[in-house]
Amino acid sequence: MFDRRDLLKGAGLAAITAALNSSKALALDTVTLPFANGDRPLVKYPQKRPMIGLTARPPQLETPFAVFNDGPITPNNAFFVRYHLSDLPYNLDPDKFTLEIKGKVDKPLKLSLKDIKKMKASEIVAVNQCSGNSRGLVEPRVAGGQLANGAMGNARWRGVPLKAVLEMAGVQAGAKQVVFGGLDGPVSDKTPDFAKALDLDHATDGEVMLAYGMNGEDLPFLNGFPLRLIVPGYYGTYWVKHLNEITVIDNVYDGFWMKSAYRIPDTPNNAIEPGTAPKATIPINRFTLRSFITSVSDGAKLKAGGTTLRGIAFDGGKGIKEVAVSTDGGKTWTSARLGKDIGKYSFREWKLPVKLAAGSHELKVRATGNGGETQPDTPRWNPAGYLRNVVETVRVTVA
Ligand SMILES: Nc1nc2c(c(=O)[nH]1)N[C@H]1C(S)=C(S)[C@@H](COP(=O)(O)O)O[C@H]1N2
Ligand SMILES: [Mo]
Repeated sequence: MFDRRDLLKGAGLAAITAALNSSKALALDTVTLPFANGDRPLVKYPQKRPMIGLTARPPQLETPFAVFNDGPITPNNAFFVRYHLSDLPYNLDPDKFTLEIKGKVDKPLKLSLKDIKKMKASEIVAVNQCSGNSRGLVEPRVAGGQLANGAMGNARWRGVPLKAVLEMAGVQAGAKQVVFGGLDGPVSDKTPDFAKALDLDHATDGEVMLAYGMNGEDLPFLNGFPLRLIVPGYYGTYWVKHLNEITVIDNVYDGFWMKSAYRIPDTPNNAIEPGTAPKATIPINRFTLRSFITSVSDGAKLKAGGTTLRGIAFDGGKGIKEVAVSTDGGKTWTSARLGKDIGKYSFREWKLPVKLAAGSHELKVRATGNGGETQPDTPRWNPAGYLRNVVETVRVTVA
């Protein structure tokens, strides 16, 4: 297997793809996630540090949660990986790569990576979170990838606004949506290819971005090299990787991954009675508001006295107004100090010095967004386990 030392320019991509192609991730150890059947191998993939392995074909990797205590930016080599289809573009040549813009446009385009890098660059710090993040914690349990809280990450993305590229192509009157496709595909013809769509006004809001850079480097292969869509505040399903096809259409896209998958109940809170089926659904969209304690994990044993609790909060783009912490199971709450604001789509760090007496404590954290909304005390439920944002609890004993 190869790690960063092997990737210094030139031969890098060939080495990575050779290693990925052989698809023999090295199982280093196992970890146990906090739900039934939560044993997972810790695996090493090219350009990644040891990660929690969910599936091997396609590679799906969860970030070990302790990483989120290291700072508000998730390192590229610890960033989670999610794929639906196993035919990954292992042999892509970045010098031959093109992005096609077609459909209801005046001037269909084929842009090389060089063309895109010549355009005026923009940057945004934004969280990418899988719709299925935390699904393993949902009760009653639901089908789908059983993830703990590590299918999220925050990065500084560099690229060009999608708006600029669509303006170059000239969107025609009557256009309604923009469809995005990547170079990966199904192994079997029966599986629908992965494609996602955004409404035209969203696609041209100036924030949605085509990114080639992540935290000052090229995108890691498994995070969409050489180009991916960034949809700030929206669930990762829209963040199409290995993006090579943009199609402007004058109707509402009805491909499988929009029409049948990634949908939430069209009800208040997008929740329904556990175990029932929704009457009507809509496509999943913005993140719910969440917060986490990152400095101590559930079941930790702490020494009596003072300690500083630390963590992160984020939402779908209004930004974080307040984070409150309870050390007594939610009876009393104290405001934490917020870290530097590095953008409304970013993780926001928080910290709070506390004194903990000997005994057991239930630590809880609850964020309030700039829109005044806050996290619920009881979890919502929907059949795919999406949108979890219940106030999380970390139990510790102090001696
Ligand atoms: N081409 C392609 N893009 C994709 C996917 C995919 O299967 N293929 N999965 C999506 C989903 S569901 C998520 S959560 C994000 C994950 O991004 P990451 O793997 O870089 O963390 O990629 C999205 N983009
Ligand atoms: Mo996802």
